[in-house]
Amino acid sequence: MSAKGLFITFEGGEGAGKSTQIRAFAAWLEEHGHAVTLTREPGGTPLAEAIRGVILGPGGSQDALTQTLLFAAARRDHLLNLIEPALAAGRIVLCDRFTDSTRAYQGGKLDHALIEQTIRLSTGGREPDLTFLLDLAPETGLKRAARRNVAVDAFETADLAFHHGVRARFLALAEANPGRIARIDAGKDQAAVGMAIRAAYTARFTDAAGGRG
Ligand code: Z5A
Repeated sequence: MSAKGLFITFEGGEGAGKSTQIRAFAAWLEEHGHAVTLTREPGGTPLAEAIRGVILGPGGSQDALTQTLLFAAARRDHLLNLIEPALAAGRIVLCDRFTDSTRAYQGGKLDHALIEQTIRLSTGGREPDLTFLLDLAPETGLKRAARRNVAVDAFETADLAFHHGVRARFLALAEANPGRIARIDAGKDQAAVGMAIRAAYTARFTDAAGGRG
């Protein structure tokens, strides 16, 4: 393992399979000798998990700027106390959602410059080394999410047009950042999606299977 870690994020719409795939990818990396830190946003530290409860719970605000500032506060704590220390220790950090989620979800309601300003404030410019965008039609993703037997959060109750907007913004981000964001067809079965993720990773870090760094 090199002294410098690797920061990889998983992004996508509701029910795209991020949680499923991030766990499988973490296991694959560990099998290949890597030290992996698996985390998520909003969340990852006690403070950020508490903010997650506020944002996604019934008392959460409907105001996009309030939401964005809460995501930013959670992200700063998460970066300072979990992500940056793990990267400094040479670990591979896998994070379920990060800044692209703010761009895709809050970007529908707030000005682009304001979104980027809050992101810069919270991250100091830290972006992932690689992002997997699990791309899926919202109709399919929402059906998959509904099959999971868990509580529905505020974002899941948004209408279909909102979720189409989220997908369009994710796809625009992938087009604008081809070196960082790998679009993965999440409509395939779980094994095929996992294979596409590993292939995209290996293509960028060619000595991956033999132990990077
Ligand atoms: N949010 C934001 O607005 N701004 C921000 O900056 C950030 C977040 C960081 C967090 O919700 C919400 O916060 C999110 C955006 C917002 N809201 N939305 N929408 P979350 O973390 O609780 O929820 P999520 O990120 O959307 O995850 P999810 O709904 O749990 O989906 P997922 O992780 O992508 O999917 P999954 O749990 O792996 O799979 C869903 C189901 O499909 C499950 O039963 C699987 O077994 C099944 N599955 C998975 N893969 C497949 C395939 N390939 N075929 C068939 N079935 C599959």
